[in-house]
Amino acid sequence: MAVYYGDPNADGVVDMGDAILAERFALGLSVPTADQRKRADVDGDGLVTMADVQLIEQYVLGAITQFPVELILPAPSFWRRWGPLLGVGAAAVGIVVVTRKG
Ligand SMILES: [Ca+2]
Ligand SMILES: [Ca+2]
Repeated sequence: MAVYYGDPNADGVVDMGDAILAERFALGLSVPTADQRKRADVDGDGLVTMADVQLIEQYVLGAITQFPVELILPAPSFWRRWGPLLGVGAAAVGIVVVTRKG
């Protein structure tokens, strides 16, 4: 089954309900299932934190159209080398690099 990042309540759309649910996970008010954690962990660091909540909010607001966890494939080294040639914005590469450091 495919994973839909940013959709921890698994209703097929990413909206503020998902941000609120992710925030409950981040704050420890709810315990996510393994599937929910994977859906809510949109920066791909293995944890659901406020950083993930903010990314879901940005996605809902249209500020971003992809989550860092989606941009990480292929590996960052691939994007550092080939990203500029492929027309991928430096911003996208920066997100990946920052995510991997953080
Ligand atoms: Ca949803
Ligand atoms: Ca995370």
